[in-house]
Amino acid sequence: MRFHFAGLVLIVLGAAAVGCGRPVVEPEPLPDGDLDVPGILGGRCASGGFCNDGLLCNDANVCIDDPAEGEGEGGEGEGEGEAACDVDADEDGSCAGTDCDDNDRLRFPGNVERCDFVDGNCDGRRNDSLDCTFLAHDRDTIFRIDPFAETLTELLSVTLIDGAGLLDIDSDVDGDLVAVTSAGLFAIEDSGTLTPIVDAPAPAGTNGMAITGDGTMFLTNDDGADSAAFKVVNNQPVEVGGFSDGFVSSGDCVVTKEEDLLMSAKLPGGAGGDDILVQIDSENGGTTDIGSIGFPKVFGLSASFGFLFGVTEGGEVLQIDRDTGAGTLLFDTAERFNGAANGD
Ligand SMILES: [Ca+2]
Ligand SMILES: [Ca+2]
Ligand SMILES: [Ca+2]
Ligand SMILES: [Ca+2]
Repeated sequence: MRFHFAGLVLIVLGAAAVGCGRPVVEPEPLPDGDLDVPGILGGRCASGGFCNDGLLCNDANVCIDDPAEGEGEGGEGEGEGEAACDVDADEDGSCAGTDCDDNDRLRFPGNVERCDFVDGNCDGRRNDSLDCTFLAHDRDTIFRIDPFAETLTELLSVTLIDGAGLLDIDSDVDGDLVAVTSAGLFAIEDSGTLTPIVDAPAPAGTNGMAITGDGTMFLTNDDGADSAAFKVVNNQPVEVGGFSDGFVSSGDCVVTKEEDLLMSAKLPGGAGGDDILVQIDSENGGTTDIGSIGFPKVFGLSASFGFLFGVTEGGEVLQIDRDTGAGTLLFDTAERFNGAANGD
């Protein structure tokens, strides 16, 4: 009796699964008397292998109700003929009615929550308890900015040397903070004191710094026609090449996760105009115009959580389209930002 019952369940679930676009395997022929039907609730599964819709394979290689599937529709096997999933418009495996947004495949119950602008796992909280902050600073204070929650909190007050304000900061490969001031390059200690790390002063007009994934530090400056990108080699800034098209560094450069070196730039005499996002050839300093950011004095850039953010001297926090350069205002603060660091 039970054998037939189980077979019926497979048929019902198989029909229901079509709406969800999930693969359905044919049941294997069973040895006589074997009630262990692969794929059904309580049935066997290879580790991580196939279970019917609404079920998942547990550590004991048994198909159990998937908590992400709500009530485990169809799992009871009562053969009610109710489809487990009539509609899954975004084909993310979560049915309409269970899915909190059936038009967005990046949002479904059981999803991994990420730092972004959405509630990815449908629990009602945008980024749960994740730390989704990056660092930005004015001349002597470092802040945490959460661009998604639109919050700013003070992190650290820095003791300046000879009154030379922070021009930019970034994290090195060990996660330690590094700062550039007109007096040189420094490690920022937990106490807020600055410890020199480079034997030479930064190039004249330096206002941008970025550190690649392998620890290479780049500097960018505004020194008129002599503006250039520099690489720190053996504790010395070495020019890799002057910017093309007359660009100068407006306030920051940044290395993206793809290892692209980007810069907020302006043209000489373009004071007061909007900054332009450019890509720098890290081999020769040549620049490629990506597009206007639409905001002036973007003194900090941060490639964080898969997004590009900017902060301005006017206290604005921006999201910047890496492909077009276009900036969008996220929120305003009362700070005067000088720079920013990557956040993840
Ligand atoms: Ca869905
Ligand atoms: Ca969805
Ligand atoms: Ca959430
Ligand atoms: Ca999220």
